[in-house]
Amino acid sequence: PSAIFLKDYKVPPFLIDKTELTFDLDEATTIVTSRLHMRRNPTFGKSTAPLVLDGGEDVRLIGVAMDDYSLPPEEYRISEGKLIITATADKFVLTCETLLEPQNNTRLEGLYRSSSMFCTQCEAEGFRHITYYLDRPDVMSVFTTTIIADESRYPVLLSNGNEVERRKTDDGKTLVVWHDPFPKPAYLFALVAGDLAVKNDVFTTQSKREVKLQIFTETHNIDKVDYAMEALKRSMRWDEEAYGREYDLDIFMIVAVDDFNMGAMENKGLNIFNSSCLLASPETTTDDSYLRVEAIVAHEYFHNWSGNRVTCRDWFQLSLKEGFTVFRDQTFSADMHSETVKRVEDVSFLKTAQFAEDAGPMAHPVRPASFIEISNFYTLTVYEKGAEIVRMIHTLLGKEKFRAGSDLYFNRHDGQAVTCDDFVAAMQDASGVDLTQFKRWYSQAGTPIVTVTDTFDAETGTYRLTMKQDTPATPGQPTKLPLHIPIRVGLLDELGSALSATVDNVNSEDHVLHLISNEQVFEFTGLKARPVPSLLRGFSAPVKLRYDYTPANLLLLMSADSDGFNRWSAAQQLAVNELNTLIKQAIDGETLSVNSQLAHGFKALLSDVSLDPAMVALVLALPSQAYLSELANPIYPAAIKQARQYLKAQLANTLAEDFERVYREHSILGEYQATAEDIAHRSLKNTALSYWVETKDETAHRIVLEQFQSANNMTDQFSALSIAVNSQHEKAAELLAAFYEQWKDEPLVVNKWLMLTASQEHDAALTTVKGLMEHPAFDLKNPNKVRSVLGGFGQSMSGFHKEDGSGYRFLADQIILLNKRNPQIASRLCTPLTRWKKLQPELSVKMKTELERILSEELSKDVYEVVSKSLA
Ligand code: DPP
Ligand code: ZN
Repeated sequence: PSAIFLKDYKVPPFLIDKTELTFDLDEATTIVTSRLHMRRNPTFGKSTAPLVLDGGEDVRLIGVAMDDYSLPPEEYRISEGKLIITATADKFVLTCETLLEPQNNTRLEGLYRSSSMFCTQCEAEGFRHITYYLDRPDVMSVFTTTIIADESRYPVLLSNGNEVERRKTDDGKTLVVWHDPFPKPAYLFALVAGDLAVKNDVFTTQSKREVKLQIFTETHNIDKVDYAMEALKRSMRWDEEAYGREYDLDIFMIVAVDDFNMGAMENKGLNIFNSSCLLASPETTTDDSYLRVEAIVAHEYFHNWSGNRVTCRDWFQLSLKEGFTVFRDQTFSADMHSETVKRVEDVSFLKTAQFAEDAGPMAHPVRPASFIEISNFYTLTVYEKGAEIVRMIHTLLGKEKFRAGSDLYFNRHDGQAVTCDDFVAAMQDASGVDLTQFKRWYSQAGTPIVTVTDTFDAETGTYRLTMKQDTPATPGQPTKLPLHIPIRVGLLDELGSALSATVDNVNSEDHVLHLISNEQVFEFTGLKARPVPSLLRGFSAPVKLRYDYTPANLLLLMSADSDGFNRWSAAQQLAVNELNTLIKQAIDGETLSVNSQLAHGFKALLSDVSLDPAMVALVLALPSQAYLSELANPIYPAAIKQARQYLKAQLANTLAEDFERVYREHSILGEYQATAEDIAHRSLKNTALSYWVETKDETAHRIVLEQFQSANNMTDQFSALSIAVNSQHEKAAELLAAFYEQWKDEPLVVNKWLMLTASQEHDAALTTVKGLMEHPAFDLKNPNKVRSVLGGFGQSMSGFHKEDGSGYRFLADQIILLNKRNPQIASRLCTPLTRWKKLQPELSVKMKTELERILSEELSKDVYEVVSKSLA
C-alpha cells in the first residue's frame, strides 16, 4: 500500500451537479442505479483526462451507460477497484448499475445490515462501496434518492433531505423518494430501512420555522430516547445563541443502530448513531454515558454547519470540521453543566491519550501531510488537539472577535469545501490578530515541552519568568520551529491570595503571555514578595509544563488558586510526584513508603463544604494507570499498578473517617436525575466509597453489597460493582455473575459488564478474557462488544502485560482475525501495541515480536499502516 500526500492535491477534473440514486433493497443482493449529471471542471483547465471513478472490490458492476448509450466492455475498464472511462464528452449523464451484498458486508462501510435493518456509513470513503463515484469531499452534488423495498419488513425508508414521494410499485413494493436541496459530498449520504419505532418532536427556530424532529430505534428501545431528544433541542438552541447558526431543513432525523464502527455520523438531515451514544435510561445508563449522549448528539448536530454547510476540501483537512466541532461540543457541555469539571475531564483525556499518540510512532500533525488509509486519521490528535488549537485561537482573539471570526468563516465559505488555512484566515481577517506563526500548530506534530524557571528581585519588586519551549522530534519531523503558545498565568501570595502585577504596562491578576521564541523572559512588576506562580491556567495550551514546584506550593495552589482548573492540576502534580517515588521504589524492589503530602490536601478538601462535589471527586481520583504510563519512560506496568494501589490504600487508611462521612453526606435519595448537581453528588459519594472500601472495614464492604443490590440507577449499581471488582472484594465474582443475570437482555449494559470483566487486574485476567470471547454475550461482528472486551483487556496491567508476552500474543491473534472482516476495528485494536518502544526491555521485545508477526500476514491498508509505522 502506498501513501497519499497533501502536496499532491489537485481540484477534481470532473464535477457532479446532480446525483440520482435508486436502491432496490434486498438482504442478499441490492441493486443500485446511479445517474450522475457530470461535466468537466472548468477550474481544472483544459483536459482530455479520462474519467476515473472510485469503487470497491465488493461492488459488482452490472452495466454502465453514457447519455443512455450502453458502454461495451472495450470502452471502459476496472483497475484496482476504479472504473476508468477513456472517452467522455464535456457534459454527460453517466448511468451505473451495481450489485451489492449487504448481509455479507462485515466492514460496516457502505451499505450493510445491522440487526433487522439496512444502514449506511460513508465517511470517509464508504460511498465507493455503494457505487462508482468521485468519492472525495470537494465534489459536492444535489442528491435525490429512491428506495424500493418490501413494506412489511421495511416500513421505514429514510434518506437525506425531505421525503417528496411515496407510492406502491406495480409488484407491490413501497417506493419512497428523498430529495436533499443542499449540495453535499458523498460522505454525508445516508440511507436507513427497517421496521422502526419513532419518537416525534418539534423545534421552533429563532426565525420561527418549525422543524420536525424524529428519533428512530428498534421498537424495544424507543423508551430510551427522551434524553437524546431533549439534548438535541438544547443543542439547536445553543447553536443559535452561541454561533448564530440555525437549522436549515424542515426535518432532522436520528437513527440508532447496534453495529457501528464510530460513535455517530452527521449525515445531512439523517444522523446515524451507535446505539451506545444515543439510548439512555436511569436503570441502564451511567452518568458518564448520559453526558456522552448529550455531547455526541450536540457534536453531530453542530456538524450541520461546521462540516456540512462548510465542508473539507480533502481529508487532510479533517480537523477543519472535527477540531472545531469538538471545541463547539466541549463549550456546549461546559455551558450545560460545569465549565471547570468539563475542562478537567477533557484535559485529563488529552494528556493521557493524545499526548501518548503524539509521543508514539503514529504521531502526526493536526493537519497530516500524508496517509495510507484515512480511517486511521480519525485520531485524538485531529479531534482533541484540533479542538485545543481552536480553543487557543479563542484565547488569542477573545470571545467577541472569535465570534466575528466564526461568522465570517461561515458566511464566506457557506456551500464550499475548504481548508484549515481558510478557517484561520477568517479568524485573522475578522480580528486583526496575526496568526501567521500560530498556524504552525497545524503542521507540526509532537507535544511541546515548556520549561519555566523564575527569579525574584526584592529591590525592584520584579518577578521574572523564563520560559523555554522545545518540541521533541516525531516521525518525519526531526526538527521543530518555535510555536506561538498562549500561557495564562496568575500569581499568589504565600497565603494564597491573588496578586495583581504589571506585565507590558497591563496590571491584572491574570495575564496571557505569548511565548513565541525558543526562550523568552516575562517581567511582572509591582510585587512586594516572591509570589507562587499559577501557570497554564485553564490549560491554555496543549503542552507539557515543567516547573519545580515544592509540595508546599502545590498544596497552596490546590487549596487557594482562583483558577479551578489549576487547583485540580496542582493536586494531580502532587499525586504524580508521590506516585513516581513509589514507582521507582517498586522497580528497585524496595519496600514502598511515602510521606504523603497529598493526604493533607485531601483532608482539607473533604471538609470544605463550599466546594463543588464534582471537583472534589476529580481531585480525589488518582492519576490513572494509563496516564502514569504516558509519563513513564520506560514503562514498568507492574510497578505502576503496585504504586497506585499502595497510595490509594495509604490515603484510605489515613482518611478513613472522612471518606465514610463524605460517602454518607452525599448519598442522595429520590428519583434519578441526570443533572449536574445530582451527578456531582453521586460522583463524590462513589469516589469516597472506592477509598473507604480499601480500608478493609467491614461496614464499607457491606455497604458495597447493599448499594449494588438496592441502587435505583445504573451509576450507583455499576459503581458498586466496579468498586467490588477493583478492590478484590470477596464477593466480586458473585456480583459480576449476578449483574450479568440481571442485565443479560440489555446489550448496552452487557457491554459495560464485558469491559469491566476484561479489564480486571488479577493473575487470571488472560484466562478470563479468553473465556469472554466464547461467552454467549460476545459477538465478533459487533464493534461495541469487540471494543469492550479487547479494548478493556488492553487496559489491564496484569492481563495484557503478562510477563511471558501471552497477553500481547492473544491481542495480536485477534487483530489478525479481524483484519479482513473489519479493518477499521482491527486497526484501532493495534493502539496498545504501538507503545512497544516505551516498555521495559523484557516486555518491549515480546511486544515487537507480535507486531512483526502481524506484519507477516496479508494485511488491510488500515492495519498495515499502523503496524508498519510502529516498527519503522
Ligand atoms: N461521525 C464522526 C464524527 O462526528 C466522523 N465525522 O466525529
Ligand atoms: Zn465529528
